[in-house]
Amino acid sequence: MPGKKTTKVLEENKKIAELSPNKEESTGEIITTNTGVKINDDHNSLKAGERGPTLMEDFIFREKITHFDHERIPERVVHARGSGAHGVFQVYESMEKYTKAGFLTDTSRETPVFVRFSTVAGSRGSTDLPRDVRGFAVKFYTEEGIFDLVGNNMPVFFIQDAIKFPDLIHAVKPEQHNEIPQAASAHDTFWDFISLMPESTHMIMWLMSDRAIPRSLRMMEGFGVHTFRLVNANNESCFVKFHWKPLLGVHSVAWDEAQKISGKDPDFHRRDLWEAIESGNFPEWELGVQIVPEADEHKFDFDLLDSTKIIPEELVPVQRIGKMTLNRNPDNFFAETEQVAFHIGHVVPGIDFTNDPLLQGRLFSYTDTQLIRLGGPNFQEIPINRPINPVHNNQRDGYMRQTINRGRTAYSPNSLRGGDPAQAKAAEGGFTSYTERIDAVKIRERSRSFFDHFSQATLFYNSQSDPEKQHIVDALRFELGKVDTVEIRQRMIGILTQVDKDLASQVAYGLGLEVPEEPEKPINHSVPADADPAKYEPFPPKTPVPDISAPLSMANTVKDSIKTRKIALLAADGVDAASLTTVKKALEAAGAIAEVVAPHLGDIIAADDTLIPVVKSFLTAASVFYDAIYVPSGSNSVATLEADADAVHFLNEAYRHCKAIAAHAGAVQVLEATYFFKKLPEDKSEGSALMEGVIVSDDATGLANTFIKAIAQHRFWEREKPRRVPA
Ligand code: HDE
Repeated sequence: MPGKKTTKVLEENKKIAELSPNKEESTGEIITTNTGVKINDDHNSLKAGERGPTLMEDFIFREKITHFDHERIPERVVHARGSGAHGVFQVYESMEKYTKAGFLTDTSRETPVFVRFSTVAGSRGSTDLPRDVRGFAVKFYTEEGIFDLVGNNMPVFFIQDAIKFPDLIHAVKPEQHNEIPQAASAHDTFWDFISLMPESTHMIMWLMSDRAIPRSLRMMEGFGVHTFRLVNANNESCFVKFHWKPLLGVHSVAWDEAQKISGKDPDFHRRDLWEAIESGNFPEWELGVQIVPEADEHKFDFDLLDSTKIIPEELVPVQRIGKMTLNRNPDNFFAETEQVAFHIGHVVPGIDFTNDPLLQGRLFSYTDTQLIRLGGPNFQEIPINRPINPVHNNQRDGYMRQTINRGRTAYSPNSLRGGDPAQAKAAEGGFTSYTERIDAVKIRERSRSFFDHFSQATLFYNSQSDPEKQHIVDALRFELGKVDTVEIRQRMIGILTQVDKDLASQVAYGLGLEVPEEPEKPINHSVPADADPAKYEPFPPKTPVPDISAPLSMANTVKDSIKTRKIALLAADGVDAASLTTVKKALEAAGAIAEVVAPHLGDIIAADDTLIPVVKSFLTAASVFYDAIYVPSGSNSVATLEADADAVHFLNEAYRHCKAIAAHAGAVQVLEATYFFKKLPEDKSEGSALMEGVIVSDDATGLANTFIKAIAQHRFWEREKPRRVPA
């Protein structure tokens, strides 16, 4: 049940929804045409006689069909599949030392935000769970205008220069001759490109890691990726990297699980976000910043302008400066989530750009893409894109203009309107670009400081826990295993040798390939053909880079809560009511969602004749929708479940996906029917890695406590080692 404060927010949200302009909701109204004429018959078109042809004259029919025919707009060329939510952001302490941006200095302000999460490669209707980068785009409606932080859930990118973006996207999208495969990077063209682009290697490590298959959009980190600038009231600037840290921790699913979810509920993430907000479990992130003083620009081994590099948190800590809470679902998917137009160039005074060539290219692309997608230059007037502060300028006309500009003048300078709208001095909030000194020759080249493509890929790999490393190996074997061209696979092995020899040889083994004794140096296409290669050797290291960086591993994330985790309680008629409800109540008290899953819908009759409502049947539920499973006692229920292949499969899958499993001692027979329990070592005692997260006890209260701790661990990946559980 949502608490008092949450209920208040939900009520206020309802009011906001009602008050906003452009909202329409028919409650007992009469249906009309778009010209406001009441419609008498919306079921029959106008005909010449009962069985005669439809008449052109039927303006009601024509209007309805014409509108329908034009309902689609082009989907985004990338990030087409997305889910959005409204919320608020508030800064903890004034950041005025670094920036003059009002939403980062005024601690009393609640700045409205709209967030859109997305996958990159798939079409609008594709699954939420491909292996992919997730977009994490935040629109801040600040009092000084809109600031868009258009980031991803990975802190680096595939390429260093925006001119390569169309190539990257053409390579990852379905192949051009047959439009296969949908929402997947596991195909020849993607890996062909990657194997020829050593600068992608660091990003590939992230993409092959579990970060690419999040458990929930609410459990992902977000990153601004580029280095930006903050600028304070004295026009002093520092560099900044933006981070979003989810308060629920960073968690993922297993790859086998992701593939099954894609079939059973392609809307898994969208549904999870929607339901969390509807139930008052508002997702929260802290905004983090890594601040680098202007004077330290050249202090690092990598270039701050290179988007294939992170600043390890050991070198520059992340300061958590504020919190974002998502507390309202959109009213209408198309009007809000589909029509929202983000742009990295939407900044407010106090935030500015750097010369990162990827960032610079993006500055062009985002308006350009909205022009085709939303059909003209007035897309900023669509309600979701409007700033909360007033807009005044001399821009006029264009398709679908909404504003009715009054008066005669639409130019500046003018005298007829007293010079309005007037310019603002910097002190009055007028945007001034940071006066960065640039003294250069025009050149189509990449800086030598961008040419170390492997050190941070190795840092990422070395920072992972053993199960995470294994998942990277498995992901590469899977992806490259789907590549038909052996030369591409082999070339990738060459790239992987640059990251870690053991990684390369494990992947090679899975692909039936050899790791060459003397791997060829990866081809680097960003070096001009007629250049002197010495000019492009990476610079020797300057500062000690850590061997590992703890925040890069999800094993080190927060694991102290089971809030919003979903737990299936498997039961049938004859279940012991106390054994079920004791655990259910304990889980719910800890903030989890506990659902009774049974062979049929409706109610089940407990052994004491009480009726227990069923949330899902084995037909509509699946193990992959839950974070943990509990089997209560009750001899008839246990007998039914133990003989039910779906129930046993439910448990086998949960074990295979390394989830916490608990059974009342009186239900151990159901576990005994599973594959894993039979095969577990004789020693089923605590401390055995394979038994971790499997709890059997006859004390429901004690069991609930242990179970809650186990669920908070998220997954017991160590179980995967023997690889002998089918599911
Ligand atoms: Fe984007 N990107 N991008 N991108 N991007 C788009 O803009 C582009 C890049 C990101 O939910 C497009 O409105 C170029 C990095 C997100 O609506 C387009 C380059 C990062 C979203 C575009 C990049 C992103 C987009 C397509 C290379 C992470 C979805 C639709 C320089 C920091 C926003 C649209 C939403 C969307 C171009 C690289 C994040 C075509 C040219 C790096 C989250 O304009």
